[in-house]
Amino acid sequence: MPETQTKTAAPTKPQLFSKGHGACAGCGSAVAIRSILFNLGPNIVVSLATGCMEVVSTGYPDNCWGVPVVHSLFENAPAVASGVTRALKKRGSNAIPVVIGGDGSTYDIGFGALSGAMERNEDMIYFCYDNEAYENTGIQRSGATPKYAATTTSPKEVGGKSEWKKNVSFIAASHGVPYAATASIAFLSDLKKKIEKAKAIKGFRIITLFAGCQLGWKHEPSLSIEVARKAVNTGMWNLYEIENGVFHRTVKPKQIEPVENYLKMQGRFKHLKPEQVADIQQRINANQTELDKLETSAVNLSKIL
Ligand SMILES: Cc1ncc(C[n+]2csc(CCOP(=O)(O)OP(=O)(O)O)c2C)c(N)n1
Ligand code: SF4
Ligand SMILES: [Mg+2]
Repeated sequence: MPETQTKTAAPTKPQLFSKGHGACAGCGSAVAIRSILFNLGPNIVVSLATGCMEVVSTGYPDNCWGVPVVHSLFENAPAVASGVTRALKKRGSNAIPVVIGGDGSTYDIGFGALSGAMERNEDMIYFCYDNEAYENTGIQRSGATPKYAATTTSPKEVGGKSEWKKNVSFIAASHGVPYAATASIAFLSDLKKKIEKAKAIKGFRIITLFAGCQLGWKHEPSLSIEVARKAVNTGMWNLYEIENGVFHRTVKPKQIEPVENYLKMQGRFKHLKPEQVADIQQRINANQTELDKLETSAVNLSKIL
């Protein structure tokens, strides 16, 4: 009698951000939330700021979250998590308080509460899914929008945003937090390592996760991961961590590609003139030089007063 083969299914982790949400096809931000929860595991309590990811996943009676979630505001998500931290401690729970917010929440509207939580070194992990605009309300520019990118609030004479993007990881490091890192939905093993590291640290940890919005960035839904990968390969987005004030690159492309390769993939940059592309390239080149200097120096960013 031939030996029968029994197929054993590979053990699967329960999906903590499940199907059924209303995000657009190819939404990079939904990939971000799914990956964050997958790596954190179920023993967390989330304070979720308003934004696309909240709107698409919590419309009554549907709910995609397999973990406790407090729906917070832009202005108070880290403050709510500070309360959660104390409540969990009082109960003797070892669940991790987590904040999830978009770039509008993190870089701009909720920054006051975020800064306060960082100053107090609250024991929580903060995730910013950075899709570089207020996407949910119609693609308005935020402090995270890159210079020259078209949004619905771009001044006509410029055709895109007039200012450079803020760097929230360095702002966090200057608060003296023990861990600030960047990540990308195109580099999931890098994200996994960073989340594991963050879980093992006490105090305020912040991970800013580059996660696109095909609707606002104007590219094919199937290209979301490719666009995110190109951002790193052209130096538009850099992968690093700042641990106790010490900067370290976690992924560095061997050869930085021309930024044009990234810009031409997206409709939000299609109006750019050659001099604007050159301006971005120059900024990237200077930035790479400074990051390389930091990597090889003994500068401790959290000790700069
Ligand atoms: C104080 C306040 N201002 C404005 C709004 C309206 N609003 C809801 S979602 C949203 C966009 C959020 O942008 P972001 O945090 O980047 O998340 P995204 O929608 O891009 O995922 C805005 C402006 C609000 N809810 N509260
Ligand atoms: S608008 Fe953008 S961020 Fe919102 S669900 Fe669609 S692709 Fe995702
Ligand atoms: Mg956003």
